[in-house]
Amino acid sequence: MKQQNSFKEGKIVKINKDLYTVLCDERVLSCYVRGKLKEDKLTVGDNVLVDVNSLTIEKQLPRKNSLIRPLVSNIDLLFIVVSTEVPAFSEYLLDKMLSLSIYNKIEPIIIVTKLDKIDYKSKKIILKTLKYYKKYFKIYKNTSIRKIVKEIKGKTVALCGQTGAGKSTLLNKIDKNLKLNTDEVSYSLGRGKHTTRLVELMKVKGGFIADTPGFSSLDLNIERNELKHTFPDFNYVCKYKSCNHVSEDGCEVIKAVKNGKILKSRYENYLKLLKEIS
Ligand SMILES: Nc1nc2c(ncn2[C@@H]2O[C@H](COP(=O)(O)OP(=O)(O)O)[C@@H](O)[C@H]2O)c(=O)[nH]1
Ligand SMILES: [Mg+2]
Ligand SMILES: [Zn+2]
Repeated sequence: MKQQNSFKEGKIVKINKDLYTVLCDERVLSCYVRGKLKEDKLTVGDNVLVDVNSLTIEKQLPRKNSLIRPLVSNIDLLFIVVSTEVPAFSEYLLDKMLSLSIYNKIEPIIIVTKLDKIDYKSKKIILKTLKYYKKYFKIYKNTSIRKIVKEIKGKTVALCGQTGAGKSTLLNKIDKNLKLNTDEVSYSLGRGKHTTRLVELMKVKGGFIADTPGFSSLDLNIERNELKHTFPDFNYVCKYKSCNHVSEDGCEVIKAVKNGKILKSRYENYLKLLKEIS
């Protein structure tokens, strides 16, 4: 009979072939997986029960979510890094990532970069747009490092955003020990290449951060009728409960777009995403 008291809860932070690195009460354990546990089912980010005597993973604990490319589970926060210039501000990418984040039960946090690079006029326009988002989402400038650091504690965080948006630069500011290369082309863009790097969780500021700025290509795996629920600003009661806010009779969302209560670009991006799904 196995002694259950040698079981401890831990988190997989790295997988290298059949060797699993598990963080367990601040201890770093190199573990193998018990035969009956299907190895290919475990991912980085999984919370597991480890037998600390035999150093085997005995059980996978329930998952909150699982993302692909790179494969990682139990993400709590998504830092959506949006640049205001080079690459230009893209409401479409922002809306898409917000939507995916909410669908996967991940809290999105928008982080705006390169506000120092744009002129007063463009800045005014972008800040006005962001003011709308602020009613529904958390937004920080990439200069507000202390506020951003506070969010990380106790959470598992992933970053997303276009290449060049400033993800690595941000991470280096969050933790000076990281020393990530900047201006590096993200591997996730070279989809055809065989350079599939495996994700690793880094212990940063009392939480975990996925070491790769991936997810620029998160699959849009949302159900058509679910998309509307990932837009918190579309929370109106339409004539029909099943209303998808496209052209239905008595649609309060369309009305709200017309009278300026809903940002027009948000609604246009919603329709664009709806098209992408079907
Ligand atoms: N002026 C300015 N440049 C920035 C800012 N954030 C990042 N950069 C620069 O933008 C380039 C791309 O940044 P990087 O962190 O590599 O982007 P990543 O591809 O998202 O990881 C680098 O040359 C950074 O120095 C910012 O807030 N202001
Ligand atoms: Mg980078
Ligand atoms: Zn509607």
